[in-house]
Amino acid sequence: MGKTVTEKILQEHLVDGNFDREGIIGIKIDQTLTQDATGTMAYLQFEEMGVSRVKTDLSVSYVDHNTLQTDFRNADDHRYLKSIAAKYGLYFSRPGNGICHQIHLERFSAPGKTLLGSDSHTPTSGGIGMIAIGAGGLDVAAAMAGEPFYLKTPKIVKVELIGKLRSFVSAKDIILKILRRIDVKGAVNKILEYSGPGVKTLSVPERGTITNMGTETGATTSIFPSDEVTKKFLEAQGRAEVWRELKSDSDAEYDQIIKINLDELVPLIALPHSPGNVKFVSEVAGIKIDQVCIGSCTNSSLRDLKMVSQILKGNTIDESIDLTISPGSRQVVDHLIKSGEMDYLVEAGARILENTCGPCIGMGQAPPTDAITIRTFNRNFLGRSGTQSAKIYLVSPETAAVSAIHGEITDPQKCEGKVEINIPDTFIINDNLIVPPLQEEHDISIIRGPNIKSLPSFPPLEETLVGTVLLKVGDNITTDHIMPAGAKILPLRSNIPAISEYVFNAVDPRFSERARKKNGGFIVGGENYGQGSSREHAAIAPKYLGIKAVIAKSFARIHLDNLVNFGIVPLTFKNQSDYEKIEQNDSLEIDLSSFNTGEAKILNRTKKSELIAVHSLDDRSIEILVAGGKLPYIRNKQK
Ligand code: MIC
Ligand code: SF4
Repeated sequence: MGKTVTEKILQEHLVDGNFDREGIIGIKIDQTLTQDATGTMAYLQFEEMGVSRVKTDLSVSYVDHNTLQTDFRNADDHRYLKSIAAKYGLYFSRPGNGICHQIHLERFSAPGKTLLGSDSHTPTSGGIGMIAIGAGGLDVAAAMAGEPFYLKTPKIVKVELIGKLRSFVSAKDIILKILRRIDVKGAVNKILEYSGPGVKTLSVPERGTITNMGTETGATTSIFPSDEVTKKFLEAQGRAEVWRELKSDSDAEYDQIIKINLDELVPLIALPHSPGNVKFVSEVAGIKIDQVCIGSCTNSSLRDLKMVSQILKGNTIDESIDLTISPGSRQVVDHLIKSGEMDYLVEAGARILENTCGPCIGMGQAPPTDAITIRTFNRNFLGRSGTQSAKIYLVSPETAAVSAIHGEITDPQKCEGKVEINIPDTFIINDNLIVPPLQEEHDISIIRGPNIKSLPSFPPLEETLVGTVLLKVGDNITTDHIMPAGAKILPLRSNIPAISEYVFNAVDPRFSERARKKNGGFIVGGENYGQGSSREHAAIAPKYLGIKAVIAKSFARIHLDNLVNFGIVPLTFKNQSDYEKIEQNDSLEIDLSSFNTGEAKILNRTKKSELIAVHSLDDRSIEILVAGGKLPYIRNKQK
């Protein structure tokens, strides 16, 4: 039987298990990336692993999320990260260089390699033909220490693209179309592999937009083949030597097929508060808007900003809106300046922000009360903009730019003619904001600021867990609900006691106080609990507050791993209707004596009833849980 691109790469990297599409496999990781919001914690954990230098081929530490530096805390984190990179042999991408995923695609990605990143949008590099997976910081730290990465063997979905996009329809509309079909948990434990004649019509950054936002389907990752278009992109980046061709065999077998005809695609929009709530732009056209934000790792490439610039050229943004633009990388800025296209943006009235995540993660530019904000980003979860009452709509750069001119949601296909953009054959290469690793080990001291607190240690798992249900929530609870980000909370990422005060802040501001009073307890969740970000703080901080288990209808992949890594037991209801049998404030006793067989008995002391919960963890994950988390598990192994 022939092979898919996914199988070819995974098999080349297989170090544990069989690739039978059922069990768990361990793969070798060639490259890692971290960003500052998850990186500090990841390196604090890496430091405990007793390794003198990273064991990957290449590891990069980016600073892009948290660059407001409203006080010493962010700046101290940056200095810590820089000293870690110097000591352990990593590349360090300085603040101002750009968003990790955009830069990784431009400067480090390589077809056929594996990449593990402590950020859920790491799959962006799948656009070049890598297996690029997002994970919790601890898993990335372990990969840097040379450990394999373990994952459920993914099902492989063929996304067959035929035809060619029309004017004013772009890559963002392709991924929105997929989200419209399969929603935010349609690809959990699956890999979306693109193929078909439409692939060659898309440039690498456009492919990156699609693989980036594939994360919102719950997919383990998304991948494109590596073809002539990939080769040209790498040549233009001065990195032709890393190119290799990668395509699926003609008789490769897939678990599922999704067909998309690009000719028929029209501009789409994700309505509040879920990236899966997708409608045609034409259905909501005319809604007045207050803010337009262009950028983020989804839509900040040279192609995207050139398009925006050409649309805005000679126009002025409507007086009712604010328009912000955050370019993806310094390379993009260099080009826009040299080509004069930056002028069109500025002249139209755009506010040009730093090359960072910025408004995407609520680092500034919070919209006004009840505002309608349209963004080219990938997430529109409630409160993520920094304004709880605001409504976020997700669109393509074309829709954003045209709407900015009209002051209302506008279908860009209403524009006459065609907008031409010219992508250069060679990109401006200036890596002076990337500090390369030192060739040899040096005696470098790690600089820790006062806000950098070491990771609290947690005891081994008990056989019976007793406590109260502190919170019962519904479906699709995101890590932004569990552990919010934003300008106020992000600076606390390296201080678990301080950040734990904000757990579930948007759902119940008294949650952490209640958890502390009760000495911890349980959380009950619906479907897809923990979707969204890879932030392990959404597991560590609840653990710190004494959360012992989460019982849900189902879990998002990365969050499930994070719970295990920090010793919180993830259980699912054997009968989904049992969700109704537990209420907030019920007192539970969970018997884990038959946990190894995949079951746990839950005694609801308040309702005087019993029910069975299940899990599908492999033996290794069970051992990690029993040890109290992955760090104690690794330490026990080293003894
Ligand atoms: C996000 O988009 O939510 C983030 C911020 O990039 C996160 C990582 C984090 O929480 O630090 C992600 O997606 O993994
Ligand atoms: Fe940054 Fe937003 Fe991308 Fe997350 S989704 S990496 S916050 S730009």
